[in-house]
Amino acid sequence: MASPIVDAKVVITSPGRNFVTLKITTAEGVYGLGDATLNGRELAVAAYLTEHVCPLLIGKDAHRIEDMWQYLYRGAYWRGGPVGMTAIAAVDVALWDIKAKIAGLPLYQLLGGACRDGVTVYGHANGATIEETVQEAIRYRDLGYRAIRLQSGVPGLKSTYGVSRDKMFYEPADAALPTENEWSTPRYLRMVPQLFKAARAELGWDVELLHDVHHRLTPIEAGRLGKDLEPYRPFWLEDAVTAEHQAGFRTIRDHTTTPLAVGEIFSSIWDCKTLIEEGLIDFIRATVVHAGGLTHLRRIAALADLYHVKTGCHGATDLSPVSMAAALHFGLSTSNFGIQEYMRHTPETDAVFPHNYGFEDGMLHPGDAPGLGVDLDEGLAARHPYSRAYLPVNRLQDGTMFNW
Ligand code: GCO
Ligand code: MG
Repeated sequence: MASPIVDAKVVITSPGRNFVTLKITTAEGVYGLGDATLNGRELAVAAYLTEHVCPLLIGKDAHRIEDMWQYLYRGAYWRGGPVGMTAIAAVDVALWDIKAKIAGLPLYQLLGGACRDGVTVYGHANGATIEETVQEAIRYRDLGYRAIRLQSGVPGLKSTYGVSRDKMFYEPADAALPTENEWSTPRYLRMVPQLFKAARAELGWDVELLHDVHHRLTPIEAGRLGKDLEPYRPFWLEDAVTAEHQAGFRTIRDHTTTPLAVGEIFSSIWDCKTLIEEGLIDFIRATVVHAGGLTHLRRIAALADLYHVKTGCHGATDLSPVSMAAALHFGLSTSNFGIQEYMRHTPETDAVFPHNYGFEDGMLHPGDAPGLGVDLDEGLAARHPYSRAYLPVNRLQDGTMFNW
């Protein structure tokens, strides 16, 4: 019972921010969607798909998901990397969407069925000052969130990562040429423990608190921060160091019991194999869209499960509602699910991608519509043309180029 693919096209739209979406259609007229958005490098993936992948899909059986994954991965000769793996992910997720629609089931049923009531998410509380961030955190808690990420401005720095203008939507890709942030590790290291102390004093202990370092510390600095935060029991410290330096995580481990999360920029299982096998992390943040789709993310999760590492998928606004839905079907059906990041999209984005998932009581549920439960309004998408947008860059206060 084959379902030949008759069409594969890339839709680029910018309802408040850029998204690249792959739409695959079968001979029976069933279509599936896959997110292919790579923040600040969108057109590279769009060209990879249009020029090099879409022609390969025509006439192939949409049901042969594993074979298609192997065909695109092994068949490219050039393996891995964010551009190629995001393109493969888009095909993979679109094919899972098609298969589930043909089966007449929500996708999570094909992945083994629900193994929890819903997908616990964390929201983003941020502010220019510690006081403002704590007030935001109270707002999130009152909205029902059970887990909240805390990011605050750093005294003495005019701008920093993670602090947004619009409180419910955080959009770092904010300019046609990169804006410049500034950084001081000593100032930052003084601020974060104070932030957590203030947050625990106001919020108590029934809510999980998280923090993202965004690749900015050395291993020994991260070890010190982890230790300073221990009294406040953070749920995790994210991207404490740049993950290329995998051995650096052992240094952090040697100094703190604060749980470590990493992986939002990982492209494949090979980026996290050592970190997982050597017990250097607690949460793996690889995502459906940037790590080769559901087919590959399930392999990462299976490896992680052996080593008591849980999932904590990236879920920022640059991951479209198509990715968010895929992450929810995955999270609902994966036994070592840990937590899911949830940054709300703007109403403009939600209108272009009508979806079934919904938030209740600190959790998201993907809904029970067949497939992913997300659509793409192509007419509306066409009214929001692509507009180049970069992530910021970051310099130390003396002008040295640094990690953003
Ligand atoms: C997070 C992230 C994001 C990224 C962004 C880059 O933890 O949510 O670090 O905010 O910076 O997704 O594209
Ligand atoms: Mg992050």
